[in-house]
Amino acid sequence: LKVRIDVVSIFPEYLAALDLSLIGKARREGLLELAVHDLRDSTHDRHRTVDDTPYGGGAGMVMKPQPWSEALTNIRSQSPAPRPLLVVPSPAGAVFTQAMAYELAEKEHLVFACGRYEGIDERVLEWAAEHFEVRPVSLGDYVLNGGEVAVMAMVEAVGRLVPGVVGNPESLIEESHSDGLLEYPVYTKPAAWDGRDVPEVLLSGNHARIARWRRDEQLRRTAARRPDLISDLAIDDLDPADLGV
Ligand code: 6GU
Repeated sequence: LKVRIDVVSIFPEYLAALDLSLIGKARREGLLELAVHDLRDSTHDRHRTVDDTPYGGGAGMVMKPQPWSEALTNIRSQSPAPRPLLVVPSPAGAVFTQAMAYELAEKEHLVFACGRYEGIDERVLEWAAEHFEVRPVSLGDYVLNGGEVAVMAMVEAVGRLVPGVVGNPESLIEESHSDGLLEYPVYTKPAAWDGRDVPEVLLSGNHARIARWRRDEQLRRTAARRPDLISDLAIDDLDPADLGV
C-alpha cells in the first residue's frame, strides 16, 4: 500500500524539509515515494519563463500553460494510476480537513501543482481534468504567497496516515479531530512545577475517572475554542455520559 507523490514547484528547495523527520524516514523505508520537480525544467526559453501578464489587466502575473502541461504530461506518463489525483493548492479551493487527509492517503498517486503569483492559467485545470482528478484545495481562510508551504502541510498530514509511517497507530486514534473534538490537555513529571499541580485525577490511578475527566476537558476546550466543531457533532458522536445522563 505504497503512495506515490509528485510535487511540481518553481521552488523545489522549499520541499527539501520533506527529507526530515517521520516523512523522510517513511521515504527511506519505501513506504512513501516522493519526487519534487522544478517547473522551470519544462520551459524552453533562455529565461526559463513560467509567467506572463494577465489578460483583462490587473495586478501581478499568471503562470503560463505550456510549462504546466509539459510537466504534468511527463508525470502522468510515469503514473501507476489510471487517473491520478491532481491537488492544486489555492486559497480558492475547498478547505483541507483530516477527513480529506484520510481520503488522499488511500490514493495510489497524488500530484501537487504549486502555483505562485496570481495563479495558474485556468485552461491548465480544464485540460488536466481530462487526465487527472483535479482538486483545488485551501489550507484555510488566509493568503500564502504560493502553494509550497500548503503542500508541506498536506504531505505531512497525508503521509503520517499511510500504514507503517506512524510507529504506534494508537496515536492516530487518540489525536485531535479523530473524534470531532480537540485533544485533552496533557502533563508529565514533575507533579508540582512552578507552584502548579498536575490535576489530582491524573494521579488517582482510577482509569474510568481519568477517561471521564479527559472527555470533559475535550468538550470544554472544543466549546470554548471551536464552537463550530460542537455544532458539527452528530448525536451519535456523544455518549450519554457527555450529557450527564
Ligand atoms: Cl493552499 N495556497 C495559497 N497560496 N494560499 C493559501 C492556501 C493555499 N491555503 C490558504 N491560503
